[in-house]
Amino acid sequence: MLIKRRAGWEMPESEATPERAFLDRRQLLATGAGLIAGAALPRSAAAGTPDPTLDLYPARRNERYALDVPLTKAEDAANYNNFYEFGMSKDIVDASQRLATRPWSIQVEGLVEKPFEIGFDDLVRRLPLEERLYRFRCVEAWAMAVPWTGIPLKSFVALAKPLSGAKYIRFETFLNPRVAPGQNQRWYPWPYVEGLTIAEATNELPLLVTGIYGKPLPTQHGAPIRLITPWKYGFKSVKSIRRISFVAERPKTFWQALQASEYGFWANVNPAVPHPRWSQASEQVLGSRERRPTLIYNGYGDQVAGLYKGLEGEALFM
Ligand SMILES: Nc1nc2c(c(=O)[nH]1)N[C@H]1C(S)=C(S)[C@@H](COP(=O)(O)O)O[C@H]1N2
Ligand SMILES: [Mo]
Repeated sequence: MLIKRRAGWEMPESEATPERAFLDRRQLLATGAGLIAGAALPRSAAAGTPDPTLDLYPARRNERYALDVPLTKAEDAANYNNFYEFGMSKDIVDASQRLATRPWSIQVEGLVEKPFEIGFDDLVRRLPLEERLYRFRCVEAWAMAVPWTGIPLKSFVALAKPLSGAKYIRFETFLNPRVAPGQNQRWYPWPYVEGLTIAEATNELPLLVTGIYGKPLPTQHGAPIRLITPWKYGFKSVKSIRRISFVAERPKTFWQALQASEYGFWANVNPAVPHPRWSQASEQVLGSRERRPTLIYNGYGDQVAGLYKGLEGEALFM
């Protein structure tokens, strides 16, 4: 058992990881062997070589996205992560370094004019990067605010040229149980999958994020490329994306497959709709002892509320 020293503000992990708490019994019953199976493998060969995209940072800041809350310290954000591929705790920084983020390519497929594969290093030079300050809210009721760098998803959708039959966009994380010990835990529906409607994906807010705090994304944040949807609970913000598919049917997401009664497709932030196991009325600020009220759509109602007109009958907030 790893004992990690906690900063004063940190929540005990027993309180901070309710996202998966319903699984604990199943986990106890299964063997922990999968978790250590890959532990002796060497770190990625790419570790230590300079990042080929360094010259793109820091990217121009888009001042349209300002914050009314303080920025989280880089160090706090970088050491308190959810990335279940690398373990069930918040302390996955070291484990995640084993993911080789080069070479990295993204498969673009499904209902598009012409499916293609694009290298990550080509993609970041094809579409302009910008920096935005965004709030971030995990369904577990902790929150932060960080400067992300990325490509507006809207520009990526334009590059992919979806056909009219495409109604949803599906994102898939890498699948490699040899480097990601969590993926040996067979009761999880790997690979991690998330999705948005095309209307959501072409809204101004979603970013395909490649950097944070003016630098390329560290592995624990989902290098080399992950989604950020700031008005939705954090589990929608899928990390280390390998495949993007344009599809006609609503994709079945990782968390829905695990526990549909607790985690839905829409997952928009709403203080008035509690999670079945805890309240969403307030949020713990990462790096501080402060709790503050949760905001509807995490404060982004002006930009996104219109997306949900006519969908009031759906479970928009879970
Ligand atoms: N592939 C993958 N993506 C993921 C997760 C994960 O376990 N695997 N966790 C999600 C959850 S629950 C949260 S809160 C955010 C955390 O992002 P951060 O570690 O960069 O703060 O990543 C999301 N994306
Ligand atoms: Mo989360």
